[in-house]
Amino acid sequence: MPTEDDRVSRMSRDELTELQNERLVRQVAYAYERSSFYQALLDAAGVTPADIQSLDDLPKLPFTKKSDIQDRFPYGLCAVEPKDIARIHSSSGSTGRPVNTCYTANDMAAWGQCMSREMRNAGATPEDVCQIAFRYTLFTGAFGHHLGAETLGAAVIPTSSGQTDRQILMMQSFGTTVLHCTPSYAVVIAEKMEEMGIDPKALPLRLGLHGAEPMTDGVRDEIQERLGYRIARDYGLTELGGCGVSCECEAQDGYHVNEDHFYPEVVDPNTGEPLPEGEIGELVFTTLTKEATPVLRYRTRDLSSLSRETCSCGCTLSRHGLILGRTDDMLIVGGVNFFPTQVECVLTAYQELAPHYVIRLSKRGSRDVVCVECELEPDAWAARSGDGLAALGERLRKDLRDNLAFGMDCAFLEPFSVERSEGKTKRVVDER
Ligand code: DLL
Repeated sequence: MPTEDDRVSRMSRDELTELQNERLVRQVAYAYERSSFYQALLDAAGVTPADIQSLDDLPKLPFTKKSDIQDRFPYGLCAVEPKDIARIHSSSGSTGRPVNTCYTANDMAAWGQCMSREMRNAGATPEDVCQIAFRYTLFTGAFGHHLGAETLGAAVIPTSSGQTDRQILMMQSFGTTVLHCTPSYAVVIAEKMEEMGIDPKALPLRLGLHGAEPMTDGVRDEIQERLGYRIARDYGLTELGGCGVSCECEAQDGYHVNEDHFYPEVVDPNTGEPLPEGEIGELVFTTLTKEATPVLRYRTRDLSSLSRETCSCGCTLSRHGLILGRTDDMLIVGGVNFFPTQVECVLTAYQELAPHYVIRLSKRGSRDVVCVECELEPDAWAARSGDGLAALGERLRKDLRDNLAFGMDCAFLEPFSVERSEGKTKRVVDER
């Protein structure tokens, strides 16, 4: 029998727009009435809730940004009394000041619905055994995936991250079929299995749900091959309530946005002007159903593009492409801008290289220099020779120059010398 999620996932654009219009009008009026932050924000912009009658009016609303939440710690943009809050999550944020998000009981139910819909679209079913290897902390990853799996009716093993041997023992003993963790931790698990002489392809594992940090197609393919399963990447951010904003389906052709709860726009990061479908810019989201912390036109700083074409899986919800980088993660070296993911795209074409690297930025005199330190695969390390490494370095430097339009150095490191992460990996070291 078709579920409510199937119905939403297959709505015509007109039907969906009608639903979104209705929810947007309600969300804006609600936020204005219940949150002193939104009242002041809209008043300062000379906008009243009555000015927002449909999605076409969205550009009239001012943007919101991370510092709006951080500056108002602990309750941020909250629109309910503390007694009505059912859950609080937080991320430390790159500046160290916490970014909080709150949920009412209804928000929790909506979160569970978004996450279980994502899991279904990704190919999970109530028969699955889901191992949640995100860390259970204030971070939304573990609790969101856990709630999604429970809502779906699957079995949940809340291992958290770390203690990788035990993690693998649980997988073997309970026949885990879906592994939930960051891409970085999936690589750690794959390496540990190889070290323990366990063949992942002999286990019932069939799906990896990985998110919270960038993963290029190259690294995705490598993890799929090593762990013998298909991957669906998911996306979200604490400010919007965490994971559950969007996720890939079995077609692996873009992340389906849970558009009945989060309305997506792409804007020019410099001017804030909305961009047409297909153009790359900054993702901006407006929550449509949030009770505790509604978020209007939130500037995510994440760069991607949007498509409203129906997916080959039949889902009509908008899709965004890969997250290409964050505007605040963009590196500027000698006047050239680039993102760490562009470097990763080049590295993944080399079989000799493991998916572990560090981009080190330093000064040579007054000049900025970049060195990509890449770990060699154990076989390539064992077979290395001075001439071989010199030739590999030459090839890699040329590829990096051709793809990034400026020269950077590279160095090869022995296997397992780059620090492993059980959560999100830090790829850039800036010593300038
Ligand atoms: O990372 C929420 C999450 C948990 C998403 C588990 C998916 C799975 P934050 O810690 O607030 O929340 O970090 C949000 O992480 O703005 C992106 O820059 C980045 N990010 C999240 N998912 C992806 C992804 C969670 N699939 C920030 N690809 C976001 C690339 C991602 N970057």
